[in-house]
Order: sequence, then C-alpha cells, then structure tokens
Amino acid sequence: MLTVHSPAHHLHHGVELKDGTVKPSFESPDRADTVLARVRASGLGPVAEAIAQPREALTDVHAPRYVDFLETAWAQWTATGRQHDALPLVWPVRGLPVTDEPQHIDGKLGFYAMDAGAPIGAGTWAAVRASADVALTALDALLDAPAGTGTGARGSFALCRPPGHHAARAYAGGYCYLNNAAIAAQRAVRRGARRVAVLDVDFHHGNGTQDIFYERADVLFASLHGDPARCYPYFAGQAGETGAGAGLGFNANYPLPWGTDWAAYVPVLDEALRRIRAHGTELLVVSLGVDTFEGDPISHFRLRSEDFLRLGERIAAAGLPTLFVMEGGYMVDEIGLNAVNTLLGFEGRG
Ligand code: OKP
Ligand code: ZN
Repeated sequence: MLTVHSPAHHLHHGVELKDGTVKPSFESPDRADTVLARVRASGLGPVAEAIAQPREALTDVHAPRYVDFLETAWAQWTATGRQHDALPLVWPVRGLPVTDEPQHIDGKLGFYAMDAGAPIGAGTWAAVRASADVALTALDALLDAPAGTGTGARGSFALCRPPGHHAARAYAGGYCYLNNAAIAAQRAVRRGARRVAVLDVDFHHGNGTQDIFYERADVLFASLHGDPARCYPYFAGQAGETGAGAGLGFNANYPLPWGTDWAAYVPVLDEALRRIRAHGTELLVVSLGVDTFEGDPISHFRLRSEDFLRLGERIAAAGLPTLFVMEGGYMVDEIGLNAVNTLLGFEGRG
C-alpha cells in the first residue's frame, strides 16, 4: 500500500514534564523516522510526500479560533520575551466562572488545552499542519484508487506526526494538536461517503475524536483502550459514553484492564469490527497507535510484535477501504516493526 509522509515533522520536537523535570518528549522525531525506515525496508509499497491542503479542511473539524490560536501561539509567546516551549499551567476546570478566551497567551494556552502534554515551539504549527496534510493526501489517494476486484480491503498509510486523536474540536493535549484521523474522516464524508467509522486501537482513549463526532450518526467512533479509571486520559473513555443527540448509539468505547494481552484483546476487537460492519461503513479510518506493545514505556497492554500482524489481518477481514493514520507508540526501536506488521498483516503478507 501507499505510505504518505512529510519531512516537516522534524520541525516539532517538544518537551515533557517527566519525573519532576523537563525532558525531551516521548513523542520524538525519531518515531516517524523509524517507521518510515521500516516501511522502506519491508517493501510495503510506494512512498510519497504530502500535498499541501486548504485550511478549510482543518476548520471543517476544528473551531476556527482554535486553529487561529495554534497558528499564532508561538508568535504571541515569544512576544512576551520567551524562547522555550510554550506550555499551559492553568486550566478552566469545573467550578471556575470561565467566561471566554483570555487575552494573555498564558491564559489562552490553558483555555485551548486539556493538559501540559502539547508543547508549542517555533516549528510546531508547520509540523502540525503538515501532519494533517499527510492524512488528507493519503485519504485522497485511497478514494482515487481503482476499486479492484478482491475483498474491498484496500489500504493506505498516513505516517502522521505529531499524532492527533487527543485533539478535540477546540483543544490540544496528549502530544496532539489537529485531529488527523477526524480531518480525514470528515473529508471522506464531504467526498460522498455516507457512513464512515473510526477504529482507534491506540492504547489511550481517543477523547478528541470522540468529542468531534459525539453528536453525529454518520461517523461511528469505536475505541479499545486502557480503562480510564487507571489510564490517561482519565476523564473520557468509559463504556457509558455512547453519543448524544443524533449521535446517540454511534460512540463505542471498550475500556480494557491494565495488562491486557492479545488473547483478551482479540474478542473485543472482533466485537468492535462487527459493530463497524453493522454501521454500514463505507470507509474505515484506523487510528493506529502501537503503544499497546508489551515494551511501551508509557502504556500497559502486552501485545507482542507478531500480534500486530494478526491485528492487520482482522481489520482486513472487515473488507473495507481503510486509511491507517499513525497515532502513538513510544518504544522507538520497535515502533516501525509493529506499525508495519499491522499493515503487512492487512495486506495478507503476515
Ligand atoms: C498520546 B497517544 C507520560 C504520561 C502520559 C500523555 C500520554 C499521551 C499519549 N509521562 N502523558 O495516545 O499515544
Ligand atoms: Zn497512545
């Protein structure tokens, strides 16, 4: 299958609060470089660079003033005399009489973020925008490809970095700024898909994707993730979150226990895929996080590298045109192997 990427991801290399000090983020440029190297070494298929996309594709999913904030935050931050990464330190939590976006950049940072996990540096906006370009370019390539004769399970791979699934309509968080999977799913709808599904297999719940589609029936969101009672993002991802309004019944969360292995994972995966087929899905977007790997430094499932081949096979069995969008995975040495194993499994090459 085709892989789309952008070298512009190198412009983003943020910090993270770890063990009481500021360190380089787990979400590092090496991650995407390792995946791309493995794509090339494995002979997965052709590799292309992203094509720049119109801003309207972003604001079709995100609040325009949030996109404006992302674009201008670094300039506002440096105008106050600072050159290190911008991070929020105060948030409008429940109980505060929040009125509207504050004037000062330090207030805006908290207003447009769920945590201190989405640092903004000089190159962040260019990298974030390019990551959305990657998702849209890969989606267009998938929709424009000839239908073929097989099962219908054609795929393309958007090697996005930074990731996107924690980014909601109007906030960043958890290494995410623009929701690449949601932006691509929305374009699929604009291009005529009547029913789309997003399957999120990242270890962490995709609270941003859930937020964006929560009141919509045309885009089903289904997610397998660590139980938020014990796992980030803590404040979303419970099974009782099933959608609202017209979207009631079109959000499916499958929280799983700390330490879940492939044997416990696979029946739940199959149930999510059954649900996706029952939706009448015409196009599937997979938020492909490989932080479910047993060696991941910030996650707590126990999938092994060969399990990712089986993951790809089972997704392919749904028989749908499928866009894979890279999300998390922080064991840098293994992230290429595990991501590409999923794609090879999808193609029946496992
Ligand atoms: C992003 B994605 C690590 C704490 C975890 C946030 C995790 C974001 C995961 N010190 N911080 O879903 O892979
Ligand atoms: Zn994750």
